Amino acid sequence: MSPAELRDLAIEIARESGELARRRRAEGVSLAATKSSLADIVTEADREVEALIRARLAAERPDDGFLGEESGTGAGTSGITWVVDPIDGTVNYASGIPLYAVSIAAVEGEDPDRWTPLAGAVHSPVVGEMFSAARAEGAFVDGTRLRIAEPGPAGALLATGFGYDPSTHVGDLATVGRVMPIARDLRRGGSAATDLAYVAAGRLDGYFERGLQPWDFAAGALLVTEAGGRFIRPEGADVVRRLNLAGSAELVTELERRILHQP
Ligand code: LIP
Repeated sequence: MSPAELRDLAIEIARESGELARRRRAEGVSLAATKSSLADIVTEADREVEALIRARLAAERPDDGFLGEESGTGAGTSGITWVVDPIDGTVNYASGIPLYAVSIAAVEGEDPDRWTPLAGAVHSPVVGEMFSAARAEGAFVDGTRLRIAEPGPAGALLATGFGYDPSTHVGDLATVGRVMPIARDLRRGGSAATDLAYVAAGRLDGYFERGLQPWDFAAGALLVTEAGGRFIRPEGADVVRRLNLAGSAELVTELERRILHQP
């Protein structure tokens, strides 16, 4: 299957599973459990939506591997792995904030530092937008080609996020302090996949966040690079909450300098 065909499959399954997520939201959300902290919740819908995505992929692509936020890994023989976040922005979802997304990516390889992203879809069921990309085919939102933006004279419109461990918040706020001098303003949307899609669409100029999981950024990173931007994780794998940066090449270099190399 070509990257474009993998993208089309990701779009089809993201649309179907997004509809399920939206329906379950309307019916009322039930909390299934908490994970790394009280703030790190998983709903019944997260699990049900991932099970649907996994079953559809297994039927269409039985030899592919799987890595999902809720159900973990499944080995494959094809060399392709599907990396899935069924509801990115779960706290938004559970709180009735419509900014959440289904994120599905196909990559070659298993290690996020070495894999090759082939295709991805980020679907916002309530907003009704489908962001998609295939390797060397560009990035789109509902058929419109995407292009990243360069910050204007007022500065960069940036987005960021905070982890579920309260002890990391002071450090993350200090990071915000380091980049605000070049910022026009800051957004905290609550969904990394949506933030990255908005960078690809030129709605945001840049994004920075520590501690993302592979399923949070797999599809969004490809959207950014296929829209002419850069997505980097400049620190080594030994760093616990690694920094993720996205934006134009120039802005990413400046964010990295300010966050990691400024005294
Ligand atoms: C969320 C990310 C968000 C981050 C949250 C969480 P989840 O993913 O999309 O950017 O700030 O801490 O990781 O848990 O909703 O899939």
